[in-house]
Amino acid sequence: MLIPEPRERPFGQRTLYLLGVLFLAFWKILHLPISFWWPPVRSILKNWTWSMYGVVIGSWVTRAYIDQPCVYKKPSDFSPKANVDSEYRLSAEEIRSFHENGFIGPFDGFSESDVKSLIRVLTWKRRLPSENFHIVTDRDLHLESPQMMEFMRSPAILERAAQILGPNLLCWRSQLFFKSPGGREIQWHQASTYMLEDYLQPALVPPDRNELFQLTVWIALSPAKLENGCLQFIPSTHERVRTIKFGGPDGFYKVNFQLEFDYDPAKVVNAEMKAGQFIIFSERVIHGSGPNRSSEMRYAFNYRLVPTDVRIYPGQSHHNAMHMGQSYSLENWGAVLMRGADQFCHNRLVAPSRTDRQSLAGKFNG
Ligand SMILES: O=C(O)CCC(=O)C(=O)O
Ligand SMILES: [Fe+2]
Repeated sequence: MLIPEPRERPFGQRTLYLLGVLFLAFWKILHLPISFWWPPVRSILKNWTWSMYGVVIGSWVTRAYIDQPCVYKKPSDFSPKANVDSEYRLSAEEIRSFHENGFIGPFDGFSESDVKSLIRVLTWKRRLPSENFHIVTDRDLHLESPQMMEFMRSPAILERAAQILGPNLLCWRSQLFFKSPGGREIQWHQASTYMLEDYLQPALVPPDRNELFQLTVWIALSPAKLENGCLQFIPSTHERVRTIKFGGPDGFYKVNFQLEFDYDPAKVVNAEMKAGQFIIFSERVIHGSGPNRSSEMRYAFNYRLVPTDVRIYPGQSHHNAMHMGQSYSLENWGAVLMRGADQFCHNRLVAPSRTDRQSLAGKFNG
């Protein structure tokens, strides 16, 4: 993936934004009430740290943090955080390499016939309005697809994730990544509390942002190769959240910006995978994927795990995925306990559907 040079916004426009941000910074300094503000402004007043204001103001609105800054606290010892069967045990060296690089894998997970059958189910599910959100979406179909859930509950995945993240795990989100022939790249990105998505409101609130508090599991349902846009990582870049430079071509859905880091093509790791393999990574490591230059769909999905002490969408009735232009009502949403027990009870838990309520017959012709 190449890095295009971002274009700056006009000076006058930036100056207006600058005045707005300065105004909000003073509002915050003076501890004035924030409840009547429009939600995105309220979010800035409530959730932006001083270094976030500092970068926007100091760069005259050419740069910003799009996630709450944090610095990765590497554990001092690499012993597993959960006891698991020997079949899935990670060595201290493997756990160290995860913390060093920000990702681990690929591992074998599923058979050819399993992935083919899941692709069939998900292909029609994603074309119908979701039972939970009542919109057509690639998000959180695990809540309504027992087959997808069965993949996600695989001990090959959870027992490994538990050794890195801890024994008690919640799934808070999943997403299909079906990349059609000609499908675009997903630009280099990283995330920590997922603040960018919802008008700068964090989706996750962990006890300590600097600790590892989230893992993404990415499962290839068809071969993922450089040619069809496999995942790509820049190892060891999870140590801190970077700033972005505004402008540039549309990259991550509808948001125009480029992540700021020293791009060295020699450091890129192409995570080529066979169908049925999976990889586990910290969303904080810089990653992305290239365009699909092949004639076949690249089928994959991911899901995201947190320990039970993380608060998910706290106090929110809706999640606005602004980069996707979609608003998700959280009325029927809940986290799913994937492993262990939830001693914290911070989040609403749901039992995912055990049957496919939407049947192929009658609902979808095509
Ligand atoms: O599937 C892709 O191309 C990108 C996936 C990704 O960014 C993620 O799983 O966090
Ligand atoms: Fe990602």
